[in-house]
Amino acid sequence: EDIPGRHTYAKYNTWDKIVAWTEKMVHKHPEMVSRIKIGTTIEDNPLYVLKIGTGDERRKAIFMDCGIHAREWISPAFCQWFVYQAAKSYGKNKIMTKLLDRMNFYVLPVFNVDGYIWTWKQNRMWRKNRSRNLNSKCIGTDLNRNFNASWNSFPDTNKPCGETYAGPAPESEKETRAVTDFIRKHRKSLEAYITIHSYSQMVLFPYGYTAKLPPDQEELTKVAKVSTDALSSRYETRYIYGSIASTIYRTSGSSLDWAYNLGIKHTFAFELRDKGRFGFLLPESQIKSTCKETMLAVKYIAKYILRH
Ligand code: ING
Ligand code: ZN
Repeated sequence: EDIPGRHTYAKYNTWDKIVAWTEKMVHKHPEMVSRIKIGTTIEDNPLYVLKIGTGDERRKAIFMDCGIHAREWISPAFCQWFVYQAAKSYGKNKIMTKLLDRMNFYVLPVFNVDGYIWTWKQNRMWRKNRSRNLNSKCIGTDLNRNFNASWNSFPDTNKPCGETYAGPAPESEKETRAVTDFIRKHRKSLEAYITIHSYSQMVLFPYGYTAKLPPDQEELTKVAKVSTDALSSRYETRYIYGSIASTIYRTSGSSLDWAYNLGIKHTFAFELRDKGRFGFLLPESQIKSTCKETMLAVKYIAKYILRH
């Protein structure tokens, strides 16, 4: 571990290392892991989903994405950890074996690849993707405002220079389109949608675009509660949970609201560590503990899906 130039779970990895890692995972677990190219970015980088599971595509499935926002580096780190732990626990850990025997996980380790590369090379605090905007010198669309869920209904999302620019139209961005096409295609099997952000230590469910609570709010509240309890059981990290609008802020065009409205009932956004001390610059010394505790929460959601 910790050899310069090599992939390791205890450090943040460059996009190139993550790509090499996806190949390694498939190579190591060919019967369990496969790599699906769901699209490309405007800078022509591939968008890869890793499918983990032993069965065909008709099984119950969970879709999880990381790195929709470029600077939230702990998020892709978690997706990598999740795939690694899931694959290596098969046949060893009873619960994980059962999960992988009965359902599939689709994991998109980096959603906003171009933005992620930009945070390594030019601007560590970049959030949006890297697409050009018409009649503006400012670059980028916030992919988590670009979904077709009450799209662009708040004033802070219509300026190309803003951090939360919604783009010229819903699903205008190649990354959004690749993900929505993939999810629509797998709609029947998908029982949960999980999207990983940082920071704030929260588990959120719909809606963001309205203060109204979703029809499934009772169940979502219960699952969020038990999953944050599971998370806290490891290092006593405190999480709060609730609807997006009531817990963090009101916002439109998010992937979470879109997935819920498509009919995926169990939809959760995680805001990982911390609560602001380091913020997006979470030290590498906290990667493993953050991943371990978050794993407990995601695993609980998966177990819940299997039972219901
Ligand atoms: N926070 C999220 C954001 O996009 C969020 C909060 C999550 C909103 C899910 C809507 C849906 O603003 C960060 N830190 O990106
Ligand atoms: Zn985010």
